[in-house]
Amino acid sequence: MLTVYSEDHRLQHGQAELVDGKLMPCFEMPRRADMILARVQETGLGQVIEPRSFGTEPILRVHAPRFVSFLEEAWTLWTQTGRTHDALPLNWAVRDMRDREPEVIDGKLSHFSFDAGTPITAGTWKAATSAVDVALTGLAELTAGERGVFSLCRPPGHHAAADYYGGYCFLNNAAIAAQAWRDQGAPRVAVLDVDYHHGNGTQSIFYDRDDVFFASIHADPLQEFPYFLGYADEKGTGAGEGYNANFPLRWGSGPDLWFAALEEACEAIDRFGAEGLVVSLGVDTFKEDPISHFRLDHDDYLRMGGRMARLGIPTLFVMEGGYAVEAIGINTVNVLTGFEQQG
Ligand code: SS9
Ligand code: ZN
Repeated sequence: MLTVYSEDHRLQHGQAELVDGKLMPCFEMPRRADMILARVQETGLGQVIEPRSFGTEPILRVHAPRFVSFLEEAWTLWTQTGRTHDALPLNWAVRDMRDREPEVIDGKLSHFSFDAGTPITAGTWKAATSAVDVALTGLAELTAGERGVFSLCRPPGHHAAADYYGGYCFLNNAAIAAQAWRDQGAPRVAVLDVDYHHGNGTQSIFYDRDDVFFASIHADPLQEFPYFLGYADEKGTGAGEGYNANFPLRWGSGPDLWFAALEEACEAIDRFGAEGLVVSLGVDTFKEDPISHFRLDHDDYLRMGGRMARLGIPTLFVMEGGYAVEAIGINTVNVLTGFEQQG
């Protein structure tokens, strides 16, 4: 299987995120991608290619222009106020508060985000747009005839919605690829999100649409980030009703429950009749993940890839989360190998 990878991911290297009431080193670090690339090479998965540049047009098919401009300018505005360390927001609008974009950068950070775990740094814009190019280059290789392609995106994307960032995500790589696939003529595209966390951004982007089906298996929002989306009764709205499927699982869930959910998700994707599949591939479902509470083991990832392959449609794997850095390469490449081994 082809892998698309860019060194630009290094430009996103936040110092700290707010965890347990303390500023802690970021879990989402450059070494994650290094470990995955090393495993791709060590296992001989296939050729590794660099992304081509697609510009901002495909990004603007998914994200709001004001949000994209904000991301592009945020670091400059932040440093203009004399600060050189990472930019983090500190408060948010809830319930009856106003949905207006403030003039000052601290207010804009709050307006366009939903957590304090996602630092904007000098290189964030470049890293995030390169990750989009990695996803879109993967899509181009796929539509040129590959059966499966791995886009080794970093930073991840599935928590980013049309006009807000958070959960280590700025631009929604998977959603931008799914939309580009539609724009290139695929009538129906499915996004299957197997990251431990609910793909709230992707769900939000496609919630009112019947041309992109979204399925997500994740920790129950009653227990886990992002807390405010990902319940089983979220089935889509308007034309999109019936085109969103959530499979929340309780903390401590292991392979039995997880694969039962995968089976249901795959059957729903089959019924939908997708011509293409985008997999939001997070491996933070691993039993030793430092911020998660599922119990999948190395071999489960082989099985996961095998089940995805049996859907029998062109598949773009887009990297999302996974924070057990020593195991992230093994688990990620196991999914891809499991996919390839399934005839
Ligand atoms: C953990 C805090 C969770 C956000 C996690 C985002 C994962 C993206 N105590 N912070 S895949
Ligand atoms: Zn995650």
